[in-house]
Amino acid sequence: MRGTRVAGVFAWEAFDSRGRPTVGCRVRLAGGAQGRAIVPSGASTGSHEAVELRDRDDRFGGFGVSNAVRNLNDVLAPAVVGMDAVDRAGVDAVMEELDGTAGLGRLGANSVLALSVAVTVAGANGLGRPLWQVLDSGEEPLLPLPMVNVVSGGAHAGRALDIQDVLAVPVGAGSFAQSMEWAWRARAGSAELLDAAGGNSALVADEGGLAGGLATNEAALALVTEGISRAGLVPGEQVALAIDVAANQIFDGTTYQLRSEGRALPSDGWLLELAGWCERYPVVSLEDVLAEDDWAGWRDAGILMDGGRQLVGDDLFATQLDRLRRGIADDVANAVLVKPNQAGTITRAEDVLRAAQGAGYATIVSARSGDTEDSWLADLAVGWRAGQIKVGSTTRSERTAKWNRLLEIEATAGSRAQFAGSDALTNRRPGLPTRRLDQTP
Ligand code: 2PG
Ligand code: MG
Repeated sequence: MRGTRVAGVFAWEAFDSRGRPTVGCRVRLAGGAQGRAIVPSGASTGSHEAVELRDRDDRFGGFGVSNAVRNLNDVLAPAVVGMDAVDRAGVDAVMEELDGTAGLGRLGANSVLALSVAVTVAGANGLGRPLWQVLDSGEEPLLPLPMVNVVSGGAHAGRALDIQDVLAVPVGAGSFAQSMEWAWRARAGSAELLDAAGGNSALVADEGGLAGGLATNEAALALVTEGISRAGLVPGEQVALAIDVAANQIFDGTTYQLRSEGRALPSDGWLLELAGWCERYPVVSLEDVLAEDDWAGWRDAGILMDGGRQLVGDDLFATQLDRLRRGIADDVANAVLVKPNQAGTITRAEDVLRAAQGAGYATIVSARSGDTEDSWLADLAVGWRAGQIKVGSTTRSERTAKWNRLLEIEATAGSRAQFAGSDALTNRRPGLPTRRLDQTP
């Protein structure tokens, strides 16, 4: 009998980093190996993502997950016990069939993902290999280029700013470790400037980014650009900027609302505003610039890919294959954020990543704003050769858990480690179209 056969499954109600209940799951294999996972949860969620099951009763203000936990223990576990944990696609298929809904909301995508990840981790442990290695087709680990949160706004920071994140992308770094040191310096330089201007860098948001103390959205871009310089690094050459607008959060159905500035812009006006920012600051990547179903607006967003800039769909694609395919056909973006809990299973998330890579899209594996002490996401980014990863800032343990795992993988591999660096960005990929707002797609 194979030692990687699932012998037992146990789920419990745990907490995520925002202090909300989430699903924890432990899988025990016949040979004695175990796998454990606690799943993340977003705040700026898209309406097309896989559906978390919440209790919506008196406990935890309705955020409890006791029904999802019960479904895992009573429905999913008996079906998976006896299966080979190495066959994660088989396990995921059984769970999808048991749920029977596209969004996995009957049993809960939170319970399904917890078991999907725990089985994958257990399978790797059962084989006695690091998780990234059992996911990888290559021989050497490919460390991703990190996007590191420096300033937070939107739903992650009490809406201190309208845009959600300004991130540092260490485009000139030669290794993952160096990229993290540069991102750390960019954050430290920005924090010093914020404090000098009367802000308070001790106040951090959900993902550990600096929160509050800035008058306008553009001030956040200026702060981080100057923070990079203050740290002795060259903006754009050594460390560039990325922006996650998380535009669902500012779209009222008609216009994009910059409430902190008392302005509202239609989609084309908002795109021109963003294009202006890109002229004034070294922005190499823009995410969710428009709302998830503003497909007509997204066609015009090609203006932002001008010069090969990376244009990322997060809530737009929601790690769903059908939405990614539509985006590729309509040529609305050139990169995709891959969030396992938007997909619902590891298999679905990997399918999206592979389809994107096949279409020449850049791929960024991403944590959620409510995350956990787990580090499996780091192994996925390496094993899938995603090229990029986004897990928040350089503070807060649920963030550093992932950075620490990547540092460990790189240090362990020594000279065998490869670093994706700026080649991972869409703008370094040849042959990608660039358009202007006045050009018909
Ligand atoms: C995002 C994520 C992570 P959330 O929008 O990219 O930063 O946020 O998990 O709240 O959706
Ligand atoms: Mg996003």
